[in-house]
Amino acid sequence: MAVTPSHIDPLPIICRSNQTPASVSKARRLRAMIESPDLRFLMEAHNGLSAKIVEEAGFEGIWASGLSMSAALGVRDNNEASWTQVLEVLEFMADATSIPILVDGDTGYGNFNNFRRFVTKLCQRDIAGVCVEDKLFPKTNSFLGSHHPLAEIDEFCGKIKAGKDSQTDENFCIVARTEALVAGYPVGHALRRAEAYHAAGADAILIHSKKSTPDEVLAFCRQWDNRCPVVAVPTKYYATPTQRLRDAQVSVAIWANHNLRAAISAMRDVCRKLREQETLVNVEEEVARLGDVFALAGNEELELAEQTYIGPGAHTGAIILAASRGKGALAQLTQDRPKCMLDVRGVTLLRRQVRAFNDHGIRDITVVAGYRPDAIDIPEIEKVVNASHETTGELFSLACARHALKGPCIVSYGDIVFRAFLLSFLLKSDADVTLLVDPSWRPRNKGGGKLGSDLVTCSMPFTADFLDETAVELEEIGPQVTTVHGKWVGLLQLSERGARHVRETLEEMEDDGTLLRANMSALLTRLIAAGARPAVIYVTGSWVDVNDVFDLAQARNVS
Ligand code: SPV
Ligand code: MG
Repeated sequence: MAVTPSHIDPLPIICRSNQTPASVSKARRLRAMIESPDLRFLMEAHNGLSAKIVEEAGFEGIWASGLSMSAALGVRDNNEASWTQVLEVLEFMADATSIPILVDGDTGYGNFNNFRRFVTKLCQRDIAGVCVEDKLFPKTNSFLGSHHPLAEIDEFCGKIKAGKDSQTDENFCIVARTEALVAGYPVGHALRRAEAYHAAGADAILIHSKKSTPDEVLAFCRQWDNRCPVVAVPTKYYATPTQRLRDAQVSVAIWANHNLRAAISAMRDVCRKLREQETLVNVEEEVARLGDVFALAGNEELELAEQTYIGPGAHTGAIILAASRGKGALAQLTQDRPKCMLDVRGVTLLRRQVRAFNDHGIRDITVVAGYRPDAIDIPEIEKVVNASHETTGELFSLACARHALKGPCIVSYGDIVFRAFLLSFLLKSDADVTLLVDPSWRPRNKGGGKLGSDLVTCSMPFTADFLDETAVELEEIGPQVTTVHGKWVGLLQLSERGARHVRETLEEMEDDGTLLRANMSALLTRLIAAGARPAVIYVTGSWVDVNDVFDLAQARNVS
C-alpha cells in the first residue's frame, strides 16, 4: 500500500497539553509530534527498562538509538547486531511502554528489499517510525572516522519508496537522514539530497552534523524553509541553546545517547566502589531501591492479576490441624478415621475445607494428621503426622507443620465446617494475626472441653452498626475470660511476619517445656503478652465446630 502524507487525515483531537492522547495509535502520535509546529523531543532508550524510564520521565516519544542498543548488547555500532536482534530489543521496548518509538534503522540493513521487510516487521511490532540514513551497509557511526561514503541518491530514494510502500500502518513515519554534512559535503549538497528524499515520500528529514557548533545545521534549516519537518541530533553541538533550534523551526530534537552514557557512568562508579571497599555500606543509599526495580517491572500488576485469575490466596498457605478422633457418640463414627474424615452429605469435613481453600487460590495445604493418618486420602495436600497426638495438644501438632509457617498462612481446625466466603474476610486483612470471631455463638451445654475454650474478649463488642468500621483487636482468649465477646471460629490468618512470630513462639515454648500440651489459645495469649495486637473480624454464623452428633447434624445445613 503506497501511503503519502497527503492521504492522511489530520488528527481530530488536540488535547490540553501539546501531547496526543494515549488512545491514538503510537504511529499517529509520532506523526503528530513530527508535524507539529512546536519543537518536540525524543529521548534515547536502548532496552525495555530504559524505555520505561523515558516514559516515566514524561517524554512523549523514544529514540531507539542504534549506537545505544549495540553498546548495550556489547557490540559496535557497525551493524554487528543483526536486524532481527534489534527487532527483539524493540519488541521489549514497545511492550514495556505506551509512547511512540522512532527506531534508528541505520542504512536499512541492506538494499530496498531488506529495508521494506524491516519496515513491515516494525509495523507488526507497533514501532511508530524508522530513521534510515544515506550511508552504505555495514554502517559506521557518524562520529567515528572521516571517510563516510554515501549511497547514490536514486538508490536511497528507491529505498525510501520501498519503505513507504511496505508500511502497514498509514501513520508510520519514515525519517530520511542525510549524512552529507558528516561526510564533508556542503550544505547545498545536503539540501539537494533532502529535496530528493522528500520527493520520494520521506515524512521528515534528519540533518546530521558532527560539528561542535550548530551553524551548518541552522544554515540547512534556513534554506530548507520547512519544506517538510526537520529532525536534529545536537549530540556534538550540545552547548547550543534549545531556543536556537526552535527559532530554526526544527520539529524534533533527539537526545540521542544520554541514558546509555548515564548508565555507563553510574555502573562504573558502583563497580569501582564495591571492588575497592568490599562492602555494600557505601553504595546502598546511592543505588535505586529494590522496590523501585519491582515497581518498574510492574510486579504490582502481576499481584492484581493473580488475585483475578488464581484467587486472592495465591500467596497464602494453609495448615489444618486434624489429628484428633471424635469423642462421646462421635467415637463410634471415628473408629477407623480421624474426625476430619467424617462425612457430611457425601463430602468429608477435610475435603470441604480443602475445596474452600482451593476456591480462594490457596493450594499449598499442610494437614497435620494423628489418629489413623492412613484414612486421610486427599492427594493434593501435604500430610505430616503428629505421632504422639494422644498425649499432646494443638500446638504440638502445629509445631509438626512449622516448616509450612514460611509465609502468609491460614491455620484452621480440621473439625470445623464453614461457608467458603469466610476465607475472603481473612484474605483481605493485612494484620499480622487475624481471627474470625462469632459474637452470636452460645454454648449448648455447660460441659467444658472445647465447647468452653476459645472464648474471647475483644477491644470492643460486636456492633451491628453497618457504618462502624472501628478496628477490633483481641485482648484475651481462653475458657477463663470473664467478658465473652464471642468465640473464635477456629480460623486464623498470619502474615509473613505473623507466621515468623508464631514459629519463634513455638520454639520458645518448646524450650521452656510448655509446648507439649498447649492449645491455640495459649499461643495467642503468648503473642498478646509479647505485644502483638491480633485483629478480630466478627462473623455471625456460617460455621460449625463439630464436637458431637448434634454438631454433625448442624453441619449438614452448611452448604
Ligand atoms: C544513534 O543514536 O545511534 C545515532 C545518532 O545514529 S548518532 O550516534 O549521533 O549518530
Ligand atoms: Mg545510529
